[in-house]
Amino acid sequence: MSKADIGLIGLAVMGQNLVLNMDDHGFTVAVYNRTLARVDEFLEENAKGTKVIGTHSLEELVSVLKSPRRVMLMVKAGDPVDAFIDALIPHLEEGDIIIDGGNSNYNDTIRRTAYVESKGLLYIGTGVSGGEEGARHGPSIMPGGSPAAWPHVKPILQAIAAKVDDGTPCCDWVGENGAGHYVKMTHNGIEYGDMQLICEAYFLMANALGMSNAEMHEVFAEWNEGKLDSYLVEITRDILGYVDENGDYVVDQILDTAGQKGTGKWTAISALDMGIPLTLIAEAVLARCLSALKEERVAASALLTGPEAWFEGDKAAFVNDIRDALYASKIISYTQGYMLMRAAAAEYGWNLNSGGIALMWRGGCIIRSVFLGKIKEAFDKDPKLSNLLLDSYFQEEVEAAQGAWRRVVARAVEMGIPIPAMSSALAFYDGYRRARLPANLLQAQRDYFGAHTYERVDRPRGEVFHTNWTGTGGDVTSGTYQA
Ligand code: NBP
Repeated sequence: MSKADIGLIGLAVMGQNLVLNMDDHGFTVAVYNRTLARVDEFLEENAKGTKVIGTHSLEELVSVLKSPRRVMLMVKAGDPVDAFIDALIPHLEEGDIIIDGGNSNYNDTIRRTAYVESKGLLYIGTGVSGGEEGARHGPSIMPGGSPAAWPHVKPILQAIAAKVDDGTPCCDWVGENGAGHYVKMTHNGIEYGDMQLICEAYFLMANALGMSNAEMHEVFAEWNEGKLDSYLVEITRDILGYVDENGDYVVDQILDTAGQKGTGKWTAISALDMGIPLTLIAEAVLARCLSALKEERVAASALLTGPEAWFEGDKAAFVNDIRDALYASKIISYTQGYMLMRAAAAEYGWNLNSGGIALMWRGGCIIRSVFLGKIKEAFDKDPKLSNLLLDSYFQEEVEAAQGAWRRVVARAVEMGIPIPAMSSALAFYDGYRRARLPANLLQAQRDYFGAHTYERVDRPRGEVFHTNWTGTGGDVTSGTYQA
C-alpha cells in the first residue's frame, strides 16, 4: 500500500473538510477518529472516490505514514489533545511530528511543545481559521511550535491554505511553541471587536435613524465596495437582506443574547496580564456578557429611564459619519491587537513578523479584509513600526475620520444608545495622543493611602518620593502592598 503523507485524527466538521482539501491538493491522508464508525461513514460518504485511507487504531494509522510521520489532531480543544498526544507518543519515532490544529489555549501549546520535544518528537500548534468553508477550500493557517518541524509541514499547510491575489498562501511560520495559537487567539479577539463594531453601526442606524433592514442591507452593500470591504461586512449585508418563507426578516426573530466560546475572553485576559490597554476587544467581550443578561435587561427596561431621542438632521450624512466611526474604531482595534502581540512576543521570546501576520489574515479567515492589505503595507514600509497609529497612512485615515467619529459618539451618548466599542476606541485614541494624563493624581492618591511613592516630573525616572500627606503618617514607604 502506498504510504500516506499525513495522518489526521478527528473527523468532525473541521477535520473532514481539511482532509478533503488535502486530498484535492494531491496528498494522501490517513484518518482516524475516536468513534470508529465515523471513519467508515466518512469513507463511504464524503470521502468516497478519494485517496483517503481509513484506519481503526492509532497503531494502524501510524504504520501507514511516511517518515518523518506527520499526525494532525483536529479534536476538541483541552483534555482530548493531551490524551491523544500521550497515546501517540509510544507509536512514534524521533523526528516525527504531532500537529494540533484545534483552538487550543497558547499556554497549553507552550507546555505541550516542551513535553513532546522532551520525548524526541516535534510539535506544531496551529490556528486554523475560516470555519467549515475555509477548511474545505482554503483556511488561514497560523503555525507555531518546534521550528525544525516547519520544513516538513510547510508544503502541506501552504498548499491547502487560502491564497491572496498574487498566489501567496495565508500561512507562514509564526514562531516558537505557543506563537501560532497566540496569533490565532488574537485573530479571534479582533473578530469579536469587528463584529461588535458592525453591530453598533447597525444599532445606531436602526435606533437613531429608524432605518429598515432593507435600507441597512443597501448601506452595508455600499460599504463593502470601499475601505470596509471585508467578509464580516459582506455577511452582514446578506443577513440584513435575508427573509424566510413567510417574508419575515430572520435577523428580527433572533433573540438578542450572544454566546461565546472563550477565545475573546482569553485575549482580554492576556492583555490584562501583560498590562496592554486592549480596550476595544475587552468591551466586545463584555458587550456579549451584557447581552446575555436578557431577563435582567427586560426587567430594567421597565424601570430605568433615559433619553427617547431620534436623530434630527441629515440622515444620509449621519450614515456616512457612522461608516467613518466604524472605520476609525477598527483602526484602533487592530492597533491594540498589534500592541498585544508585540508585548506577547517580548514576554515569550517570539520573533513575530507583523506584516506576515496581516498577510495570513488577508484571506481565508473570518476577519479577512482589504484593510489588512493596508496593515501589511505599513509593516512592509517599516517592519519595526512600534504602533500602527504612528504609520503615516493610518495617522491620516484617523485624522480624516475623527470629526465624524466624535459626532457619532456624542450623538449616541445624547440619544442614550450604547456603543461601547466605538466610544472606548475614541477614549483610547484621546488617551494615547495625550502627553499628560491624570495619573499624577492617581499616584498621589496611592501614595496618600498606601505610601506607594511616586516619580516626579523634574527628576529622573526610577527615583521615587513619598509625601507625608496628613502630617500624621510616617516617612516609611510600602514595598509590597499593591492597590
Ligand atoms: P469538535 O470541537 O466538535 O471536536 C470533535 C472531535 O473531537 C471528534 O473527532 C470527537 O470524536 C473528538 N473528541 C471529543 Br468531542 N471528545 C473527545 C475525547 N474525550 N477524546 C477523544 N476525542 C474526542 O470538532 P470541530 O468543530 O471539527 O473542531 C475541531 C477543532 O477545531 C476544535 O479545537 C475547534 O475549536 C477547532 N476549530 C473549529 C472551527 C469550527 O468552525 N468548527 C473553526 C476553527 C477551529 P468523536 O467523533 O468520537 O466524538
